[in-house]
Amino acid sequence: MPSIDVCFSPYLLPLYPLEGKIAVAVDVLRATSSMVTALANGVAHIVPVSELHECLTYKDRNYLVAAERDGIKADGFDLGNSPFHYLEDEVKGRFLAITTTNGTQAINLSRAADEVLVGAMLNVGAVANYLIKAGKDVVVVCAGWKGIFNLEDTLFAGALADRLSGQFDLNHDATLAAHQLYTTNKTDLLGFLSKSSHVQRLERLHILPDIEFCLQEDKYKVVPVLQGDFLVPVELT
Ligand code: 3SL
Repeated sequence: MPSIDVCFSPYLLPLYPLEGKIAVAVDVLRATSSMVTALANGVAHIVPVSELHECLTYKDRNYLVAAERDGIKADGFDLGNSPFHYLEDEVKGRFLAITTTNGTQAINLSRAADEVLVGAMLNVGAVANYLIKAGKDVVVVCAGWKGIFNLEDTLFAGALADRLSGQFDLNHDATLAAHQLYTTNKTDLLGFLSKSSHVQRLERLHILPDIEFCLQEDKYKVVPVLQGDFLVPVELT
């Protein structure tokens, strides 16, 4: 039976060999939620970029360029990191290059895996179905905040473990902890997260609707899959 493990911070990745496995990169608030929303709403592909200056170079190639640092849209970019930006008609059919404080780093640091998927609460069921079909060991790579553990990405890992239960081995300590955290709090994720550091950070920026949006489970069926430099949308039938 394949297993699911959880890496609570990209800084811990040297302890998690990814070769032969599928990595699921997650940054529930808000990078991977925005990416899932973008691909579900017609963005053709996404280039996840680590640095601001590199991201800006995509503007000359007719890309929409998006950037967030410390929760705020960076100057000179078309879009920020709110999922609501990616519900607009103008994004349909466009290519998107995006850089964020933690989420795009987590994706790029996961490249040693056989495959890299992007997960969020919004597509947790679709990611689970993809993983069941693939049948390989999985590592959830939590973006955290500047290397530090966070609760929201851990809740995603727990929700994913819950969906894989019975078909995957959950017996890694990190997975057991994440699963327990999710099952205890799944009826009120927002309430549980209200004291968490990033929710407080985002509330100071007055973006509670973003948080509520990102905590919806199974809104979308799309799974962003990294192919070379591009995240492309895959939907299982
Ligand atoms: O760190 C990130 O990648 C972002 O998702 C952070 S924020 O939610 O846009 O503040």
